[in-house]
Amino acid sequence: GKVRAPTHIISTISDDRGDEPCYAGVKMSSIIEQGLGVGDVISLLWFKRSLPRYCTRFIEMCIMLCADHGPCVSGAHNSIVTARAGKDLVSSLVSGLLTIGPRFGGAIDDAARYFKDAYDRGLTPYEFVESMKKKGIRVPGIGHRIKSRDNRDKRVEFLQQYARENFPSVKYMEYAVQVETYTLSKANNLVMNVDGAIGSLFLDLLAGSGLFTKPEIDEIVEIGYLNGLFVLARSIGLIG
Ligand code: Q5B
Repeated sequence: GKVRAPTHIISTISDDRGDEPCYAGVKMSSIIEQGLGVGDVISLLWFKRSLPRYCTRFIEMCIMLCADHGPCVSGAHNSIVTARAGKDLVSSLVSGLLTIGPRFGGAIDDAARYFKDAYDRGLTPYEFVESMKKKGIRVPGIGHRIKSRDNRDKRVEFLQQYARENFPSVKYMEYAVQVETYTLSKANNLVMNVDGAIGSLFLDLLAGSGLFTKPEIDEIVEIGYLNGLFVLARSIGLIG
């Protein structure tokens, strides 16, 4: 029969040269037989390793909790307008996805970068927030249009509670909570948002699991993987 043209690209995450595709060396049949889930598949394809169940469950919770947030947010608005203009599914989806950025859903990587840098350098929340203000940068992961001190984001609470009960350490998240306490002293809506919760907790997942070296953690935070969680999650709602 036909054979594939030789590839110009070597993939280090998946391989279909055998009788079935492998994700990071793990056969698809083994993934199914072990009853693994989408969190495990993300671990293999994004991080090239199997992660323990408490980590893959956390990834799955992020996907579930960010799947949608109503029609008023930028992404849903664009997707709905595009679909009503008669465009196809892919066009409607990407028109929504393209709004994901620093002010909407795409602040996870920056939240992880800034919280990590500030915590690792030993900055107090006051020093961190005021240094950001001097630079004219909004603290990523802080602030929400409708959530506030008196109307907390349930998604943030679920993720924090899960991590407190299951992660070996939540030092980055606790630092982000201290930052939130300080920002809330400035304005009622400067709460930790879902991007800030995922960004800080992913730092705890990476540092606490013992499965990533320090250079690997620095690389993951530097090159920017984590917004992918929001992109993947929100695609579910945008397609719906
Ligand atoms: N101020 C989120 O802004 C928002 C400040 C701040 C210091 C801050 C804003 C922001 C950082 C980026 C971020 C992810 C744009 C958000 C998400 C997913 C979502 C969305 C959904 C979903 C809201 C009024 C005054 C100004 C600002 C100051 C605001 N934020 N200062 N650090 N972080 N955050 N993005 O309410 O003196 O008047 O000039 O950029 O984390 O996207 O559900 O909607 O699931 O879909 O429009 O949850 O916080 O307020 O921009 O008018 O600012 O507060 O400097 O001060 P707002 P603005 P001043 S989660």
